[in-house]
Amino acid sequence: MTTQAIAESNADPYQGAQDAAKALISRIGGTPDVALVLGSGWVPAADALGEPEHEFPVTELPGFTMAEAIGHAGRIRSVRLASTGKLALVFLGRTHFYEGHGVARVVHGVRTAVAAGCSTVVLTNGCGGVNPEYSVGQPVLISDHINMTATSPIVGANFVDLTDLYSSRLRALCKDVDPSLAEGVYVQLTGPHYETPAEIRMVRTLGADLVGMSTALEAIAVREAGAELLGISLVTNMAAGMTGQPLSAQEVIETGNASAARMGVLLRDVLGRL
Ligand code: 8IG
Repeated sequence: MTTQAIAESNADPYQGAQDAAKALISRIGGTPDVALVLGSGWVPAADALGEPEHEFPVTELPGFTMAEAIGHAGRIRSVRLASTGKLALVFLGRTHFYEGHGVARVVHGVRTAVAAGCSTVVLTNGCGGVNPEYSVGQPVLISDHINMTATSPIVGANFVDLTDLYSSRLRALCKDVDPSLAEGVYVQLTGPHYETPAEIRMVRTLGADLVGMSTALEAIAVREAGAELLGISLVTNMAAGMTGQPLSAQEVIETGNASAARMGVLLRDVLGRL
C-alpha cells in the first residue's frame, strides 16, 4: 500500500473499506455471505469450518495492520460452508484498540466484510469472566455491551440505534444448537493491562458479566454498516481478583486449545444454520 493510499483511507475510513472490499472480492473470487472474527482462544477452532479456499495475510488488502496480539495470526481465510454453500470470510485475529493505530483500523475488517457483501457478522473473543457463575472454557453469548473505551468508530453525526445490537434472532438460533449456552453483558476496556480487582468489582456493579479488550467497537461499526450481529465470548480466565491466582496470557492460549473442538463444532453448526 502506498503512503498516499494509507493517507486516503485514514481520511475516509468508509471509502477505505469500499476499496478493501473490492480487493477482497477479487482475491477470493467471490462475494462473502458471512464474516467471522476469531479472537483470542478461537483461532484453533477455525479448521472445523472446512477446507480453506483461500488464505492470506490481512496486510495483502489495503488499510489493514498486522495483528500483533498473542494468539492472533492476522490472516484472512475464505471457506465454502458444506452445509449451505455459503461463503464464509474468516478473520484469524484482529486489530485491537490498544495497538494505537486508531479506532478506524480496529473496525476496518468488519467494515470491509460488510462492504464486500456479508449480511451477518459473528464476533468472537477471549475474555475474563466477571460473573462468578461462569467457568473457564465456557462460551457465552453476548446479549449486550458496555463500551468503556470512551470513543466510537462512527464518524459524523450519525445517531445509530444500538437497541438489540446483538441479534436476539441469532442468539435464539445458537441456543437451538446448544441449549446450555449462557448469555451475558460484555464490557470493553482499552487495555492492554488487565484490570485491578477493584475495577472488576466496579464493572460487575455496572452490570458486566464479561470483560475484554475488543468487540464493542466492532459491534457498533457492524450495526452502522447494516449487518446482523452475533457475539460469542470464550471465558479464557476468571477476571482479576476472583480466584486469588494471577492472570496469564499462557492461560488464554491453553484454554483456547482445550476448547477448540467444542468451539469449532459450535461455530460450524451456527454458521450452517444462517
Ligand atoms: I483473553 O481478564 C482476556 N482478555 N480486559 N480482562 C480483559 N481482557 C481480557 C481478559 C481479562 N482476558
